Amino acid sequence: MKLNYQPALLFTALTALTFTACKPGKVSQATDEDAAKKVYVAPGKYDELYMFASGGFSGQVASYGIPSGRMLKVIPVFSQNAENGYGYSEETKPMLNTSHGFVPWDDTHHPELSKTNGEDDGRWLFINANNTPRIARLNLATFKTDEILELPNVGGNHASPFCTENTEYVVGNTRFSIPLDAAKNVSIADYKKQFKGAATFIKVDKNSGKMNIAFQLVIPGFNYDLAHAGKGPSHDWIFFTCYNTEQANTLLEVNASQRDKDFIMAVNWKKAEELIGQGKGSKVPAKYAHNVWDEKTHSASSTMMNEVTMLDVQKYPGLIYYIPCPKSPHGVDVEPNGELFVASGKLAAVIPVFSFKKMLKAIEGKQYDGDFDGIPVLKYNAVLEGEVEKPGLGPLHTEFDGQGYAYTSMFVSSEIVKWKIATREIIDRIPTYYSIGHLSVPGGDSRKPYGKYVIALNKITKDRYLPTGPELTQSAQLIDITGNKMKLLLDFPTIGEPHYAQTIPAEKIQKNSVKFFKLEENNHTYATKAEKDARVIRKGNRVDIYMTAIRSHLAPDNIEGIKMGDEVYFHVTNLEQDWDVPHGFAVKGSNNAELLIMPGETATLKWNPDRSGIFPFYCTDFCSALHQEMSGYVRVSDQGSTIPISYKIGDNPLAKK
Ligand code: RUQ
Ligand code: CUA
Repeated sequence: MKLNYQPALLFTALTALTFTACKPGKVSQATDEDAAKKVYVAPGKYDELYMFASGGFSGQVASYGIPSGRMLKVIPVFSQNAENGYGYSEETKPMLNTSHGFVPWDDTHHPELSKTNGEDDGRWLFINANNTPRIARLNLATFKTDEILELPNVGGNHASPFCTENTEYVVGNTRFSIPLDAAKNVSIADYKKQFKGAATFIKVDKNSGKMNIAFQLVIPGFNYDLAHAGKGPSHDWIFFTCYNTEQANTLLEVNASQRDKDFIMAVNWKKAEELIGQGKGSKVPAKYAHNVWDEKTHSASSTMMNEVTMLDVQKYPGLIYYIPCPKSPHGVDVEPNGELFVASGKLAAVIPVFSFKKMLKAIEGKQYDGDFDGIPVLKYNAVLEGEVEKPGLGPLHTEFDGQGYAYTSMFVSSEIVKWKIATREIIDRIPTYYSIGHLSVPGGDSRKPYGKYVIALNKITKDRYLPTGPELTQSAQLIDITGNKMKLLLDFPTIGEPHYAQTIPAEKIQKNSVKFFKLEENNHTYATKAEKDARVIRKGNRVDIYMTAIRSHLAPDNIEGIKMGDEVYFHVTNLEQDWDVPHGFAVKGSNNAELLIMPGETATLKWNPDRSGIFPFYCTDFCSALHQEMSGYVRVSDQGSTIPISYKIGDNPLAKK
């Protein structure tokens, strides 16, 4: 095959050009007093919005107050989190179980708020794990990860997760096509024949939010990059971007940039649902983990699933269509009315705007430009509404403000471009520092954008902050979009790479926020609901310590009779019934460092003492004036010791059960 290095060269040249164009140095775009007022949230006052940003390679989600940019909380999802014991405590470990075993660190990209009638409803936030493909559902009442579902047959779950208009489904699609599980062990050179995509449709229960894989569509082996579901008139459809329609399996940088156009894949999910309903899918063996958190037992369980329903799209005409799209498209975004959709080609010189109406017409009139593996390719011009010309370099993502304007991020020229949807004329552009990836307008991918701001989620910060060695902070920038001209208000650091963020008015979340867990509803197997029931039970070499925590003591606080070779479980119940009174727990030498236990909750730390002696334990969260007194001792004796189990606190006799 003849290698054509041009696209790569062009891209490198453009990148180089950018860094000369916006060279680090003092930037004239200084924020003024007016900007300061707009982001100032006085002490004790609340922010107007919550922003949920992906932590990228941190595997977590972080929430920030907007407009202040103050970080409120890191919500652990796909990585262990030392701040609160997620992935360390016995209760949370199953959340990180996969068909590959325990995976304690992954890469997240795209937070997606659940939708009702196309609007962000503030109930759940979905986010993808790229590397070991999974989708998580976070509960926005508790700011906890409630569920994680692994996706079989998928490599690099990047086109994920995206909700349909009423969260009927959340979808995830494969970035790195692979042979389906059934075919698995084939030569990489057989890519074109054996590698496939699997677009996964996950049914979301209306009330509980519980996820289950409804079906997977077997689709040609491309790289599926991103997606967005239709809304209003386009409700039944979902759009995916595809790159590497060349189906290269090596040196993609060059080989996947050969064709002038790749595709948008339009999927009629309603039709797919019907076909599945008619029993057209086939059940295929597949191994994947389904992990669910239960807030009554304060524990997670992991179930290994073993089959999935697949539907081969080539057998069902009318299910999917390809729309040619300028070179290597990244984001595909649907405007609030659901009529137009915009694709951003990383290497394209224009931003194409497609019309849903025209798409239906082109399908009806069979205006095809041939087919790909039997799937009709619609004529570009038949679906095109128009192109945004000379938008900038390296368009990635577009969001909308609900006032008729679109905002597109330009990675290479490092800017946000504002354009008018109706005429596609460019209204304004503002530099970002530097190399913006995604951008987020509050509600910007919903039917009713809240508008007011656009937040730039940047890839590089260079000189924007005090240096911190070779690794610099990641960063977002808040931009005011209320006027005709965009105005930079604030830079603020983020945790990890903020790939994408979604931003929602605070009132939609604030009112549902849980303050503490009711002790009487705690159904944890090892819950201890009153101090008098605290106890230590030996069964063989397993020792269960039923411990309670309340300001300012742990009960029991003197424990003896533990022996080398024992497996010790500290089940600590926080008896507090008040907002913001967590207790912590740590015991010397435990490699599972510590726990953080919310009021009303029970959490378990497993400990294998590695030597005999006296081990102090204590509360790690400064909870009261006598927090430093909240401690105790456990005595570990040699293996053959005959010292019986005993435990106490002060002179209080504790339960003997
Ligand atoms: S992708 S820019 Cu997952 Cu756009 Cu990050
Ligand atoms: Cu409990 Cu400090």
